[in-house]
Amino acid sequence: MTRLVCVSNRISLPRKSAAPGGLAVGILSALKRTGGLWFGWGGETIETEPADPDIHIREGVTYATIDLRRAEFELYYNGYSNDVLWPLFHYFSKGMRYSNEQREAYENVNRIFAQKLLPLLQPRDLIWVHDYHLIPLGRRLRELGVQRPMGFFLHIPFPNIEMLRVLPCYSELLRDLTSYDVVGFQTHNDLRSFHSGIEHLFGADALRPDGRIRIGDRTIRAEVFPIGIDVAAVESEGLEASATDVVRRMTDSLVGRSLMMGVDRLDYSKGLVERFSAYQQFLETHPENLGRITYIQIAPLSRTDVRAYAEIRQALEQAAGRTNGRFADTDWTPIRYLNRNFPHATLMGFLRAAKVGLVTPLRDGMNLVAKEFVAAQDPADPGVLILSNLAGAARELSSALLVNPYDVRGVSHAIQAALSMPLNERRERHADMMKVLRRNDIAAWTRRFMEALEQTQAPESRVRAI
Ligand code: ADQ
Repeated sequence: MTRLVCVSNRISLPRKSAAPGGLAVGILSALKRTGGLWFGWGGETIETEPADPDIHIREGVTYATIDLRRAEFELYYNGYSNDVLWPLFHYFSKGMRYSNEQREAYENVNRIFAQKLLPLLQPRDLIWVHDYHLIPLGRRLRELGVQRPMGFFLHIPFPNIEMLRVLPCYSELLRDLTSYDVVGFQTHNDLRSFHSGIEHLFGADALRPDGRIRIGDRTIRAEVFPIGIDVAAVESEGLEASATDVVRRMTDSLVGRSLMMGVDRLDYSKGLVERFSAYQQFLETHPENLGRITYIQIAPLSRTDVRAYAEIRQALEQAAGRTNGRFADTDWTPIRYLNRNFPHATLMGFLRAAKVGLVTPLRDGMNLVAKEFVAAQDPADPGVLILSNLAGAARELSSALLVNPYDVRGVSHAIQAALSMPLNERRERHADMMKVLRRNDIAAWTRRFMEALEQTQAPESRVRAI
């Protein structure tokens, strides 16, 4: 039997109160199918050298967590991962703060991951590495002699070579990706961008007509695996949560007003400042809606140690205050802006109650909230999704109202169109999107990636490890 080994920066042990994000839900669904090992940072920083992993076994899944040195974690995670790679990969090159010290810490943490994972590996493992924090891990494991099939999935966008070239060590990054047997992206755009980098570095001959990449005597599969959601779970969570006190209290407080809802981590890539401006413009240009709509934006703080996140937080507080100060009435608050977390099921209950879902990132790998909003709706009377055409999800959810998130007037018009959309049209759009969500759900995502990884072991496509 082969065993699946997933590696991600952070692993979340199953706790009742925990609300796992998209990446964690995806990994858990893969591991629960096959059993296996999940390796990563456990969430603690220490002052000494990292010790051997802590091991916990729950429901057939082995969790192996390591601690990282505080100073090094700061440079690797807040620094290189989130102040260099995150902005650059989301096409915000102006927000990038590159330093060699951060890059060295990033390399070193990847080396530590490889060293601590190595003793846990077994001869028949399939290794699946997740996301931008761990791009060099494949090369590090190969250097330690690991020859097993290794795959990498990037949850965020991959930039075109002209953007990637802003990174001083872009060629090492591309080479690191070619240490894997399978490299997965969210969309065809991301795959094309990766091809642009491969062509730049290795020449057009590296891109073979069958879609594989050939570098020296190695063959790599680079493909699109759009991440999905557990549709049935979101449907039932949304329905069941509608009857809970917390969701009831929220819907009762609307007193007949239409609910518009946004749910995002507080991150500058999510387009919240532009979204708040669009809502303000909507209230200015459609005054008949004053007092008839409530916009709830849930945006829990994230990466609070990164400077750019403190700036965006301040801008949003000001924007929400401005709109409320200008339009609120004694019995109506136009925006309810909350920086807190809710259990996943409660969020699905809120989304189900919304007439309009506003998902307008300036750039997003996929965006699972857009998919969750659709799946949480009541099919008999569904709400309308307004979705940024710069989110990966827009490729699949083409029956949403697609907008350019920078076009404040366009988003404001879309809010009006969503509020006045006839029931027939809402049902048709919803049914179209549900078909896509069911076809590309989270099980399909894990199955397709694992099949690709398993196929690299077939004799005809066997790749020689370097
Ligand atoms: P994120 O940038 O975190 O993910 P997203 O895809 O929307 O964005 O996933 C967030 C997940 O966390 C959703 O399942 C959502 O319900 C949940 N969540 C958000 N706010 C919450 C809150 N207040 N309380 C509880 N849960 C909350 C990255 C990439 C995305 C990509 C995913 C998965 O940036 O583009 O879709 O990984 O690949």
